[in-house]
Amino acid sequence: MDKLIITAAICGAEVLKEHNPAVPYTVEECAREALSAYQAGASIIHLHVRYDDGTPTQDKERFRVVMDAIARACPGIIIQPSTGGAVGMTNDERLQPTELNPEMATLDCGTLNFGGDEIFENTENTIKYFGQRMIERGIKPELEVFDKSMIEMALRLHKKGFILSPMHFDFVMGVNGGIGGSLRDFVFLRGSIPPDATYTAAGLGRYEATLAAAAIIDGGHVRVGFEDNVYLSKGVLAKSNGELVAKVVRLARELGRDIATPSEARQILGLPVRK
Ligand code: KMH
Ligand code: ZN
Repeated sequence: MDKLIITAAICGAEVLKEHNPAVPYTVEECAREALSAYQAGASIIHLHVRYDDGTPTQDKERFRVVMDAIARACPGIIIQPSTGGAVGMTNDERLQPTELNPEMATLDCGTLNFGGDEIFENTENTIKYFGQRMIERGIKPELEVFDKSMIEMALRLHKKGFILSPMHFDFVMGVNGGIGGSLRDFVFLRGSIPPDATYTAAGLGRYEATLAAAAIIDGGHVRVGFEDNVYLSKGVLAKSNGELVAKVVRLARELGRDIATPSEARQILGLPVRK
């Protein structure tokens, strides 16, 4: 079984300091949170950026500054910017961080209700446009699927050449509007991807730890972090993203799974070697 890749989704676009005061907004706070995750065992940082007041942005220059600060604090770590951004942003606004040629970026594979009255819109043409951009720039997409139908979409666009093999999925489970976070739902998604594909499980809220355990046992990979969950255990706020990563590391150790370094994660994911 491959070593376990742990991704830390340190910030998100929606979670606020009101939910957990350790949620990072500033450049320094993002570097601090990335470092805590890196030191605990994360090899990938899934990154959204915010202005200092917490407003989400996809501004390329803000990404550049935050990515540089994280790269300095966490040598060798894989930085995976979001191209999902926040609900309501335009496609070109969302795609800005791809202009920085990151090794990876997220590619959201369908439209869904996103809590309350919001709709996170990803039409087929949007997904093709994003997929083509990532191929042109040698960026490996993490295929974010919030429901089974989004796996079908990814497979269809893979056949049409907009997504390359081997595919890497992120099962984002438990979003209000998407698939649930039960073991049955996990098995359903996991059984629906091609044999040569890899995946990461990201459970929201209380599903974070249970789905981490399932993925560890199954040979998948795990995402945790404030974007998905701000609690270390019931009613106890995590003091840092590092605490959430450390919890996964403990689970993995108990279950006999070793943790991948960033360079091992690159090999497992087949990230393109760059000069
Ligand atoms: N903030 C959500 C609307 C991604 O990073 O690609 C979208 C999201 C997905 O977080
Ligand atoms: Zn995200």
